[in-house]
Amino acid sequence: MKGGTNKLLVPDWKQDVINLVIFPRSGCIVNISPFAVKLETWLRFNKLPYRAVSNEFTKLSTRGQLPFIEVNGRQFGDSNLIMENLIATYHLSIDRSLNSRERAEARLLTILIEESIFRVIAYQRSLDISWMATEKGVIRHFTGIKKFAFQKFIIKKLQKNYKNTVHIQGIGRKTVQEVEDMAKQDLSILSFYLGDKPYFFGTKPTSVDATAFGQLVTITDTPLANPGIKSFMEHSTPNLVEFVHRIKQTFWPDWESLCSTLALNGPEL
Ligand SMILES: N[C@@H](CCC(=O)N[C@@H](CS)C(=O)NCC(=O)O)C(=O)O
Repeated sequence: MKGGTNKLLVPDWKQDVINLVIFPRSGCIVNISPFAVKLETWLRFNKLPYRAVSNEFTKLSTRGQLPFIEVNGRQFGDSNLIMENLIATYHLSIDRSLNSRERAEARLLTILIEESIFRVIAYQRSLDISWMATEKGVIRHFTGIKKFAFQKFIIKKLQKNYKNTVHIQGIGRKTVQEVEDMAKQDLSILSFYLGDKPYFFGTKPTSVDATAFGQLVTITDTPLANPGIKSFMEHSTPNLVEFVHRIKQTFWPDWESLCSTLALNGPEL
């Protein structure tokens, strides 16, 4: 792999095993970060050997974000750059069948999903993030004083971070109704584009499917401050809900067990 830095969380790495650094599992979704869900799904699409590693809620990449990977002694951050890098390094066939027009569309869809739909999710979290401090979230990782601190202080700090981020980005200055309308528009476009195809570009998953899954499963499976977005998705864009089920069934047979046990990896690893 090209680039990367030497600062490692897993110093005893094994050749060609991808250490995927993510937040600890949560009770209602395999990761509270939609980008972590995306990247782990993408690794599964490509059957790449990986090991999920907890960031223990503290460690971030040298870019200051999650997810990141460590492979063969180097760290790489940013899900889209990681995917590009892995495609080039391992000569992966994913996305190879896309023609120039589809590649352009994949880029447009990625921007819609990550620059608009993700902002809608961040906005919801800026209004109410209390679920993260419950069984649906990550509270089972804490006991005693740490549990108290998480429920009382850290969750407030997390919400404040979201508030600051969405304010600076701009969506935080919109009303709840304006953001709901924006979400409905975006979901309708995605739904229209997916149509009755199993995946965005046909019968085989491509990178954009992992990108869409990461954000859409966050809408279907985690509590949102405005429940109107979830019910719009259920009633008006059912093909997106089916898409989420399809990816879970095909690539995440262990979804329920990871969420109930909070294990990072299945027993085979
Ligand atoms: N462009 C990045 C976005 C990742 C991202 O926004 N990660 C969030 C978690 S969902 C994060 O690390 N936030 C920590 C922070 O900004 O301090 C990617 O695709 O990996």
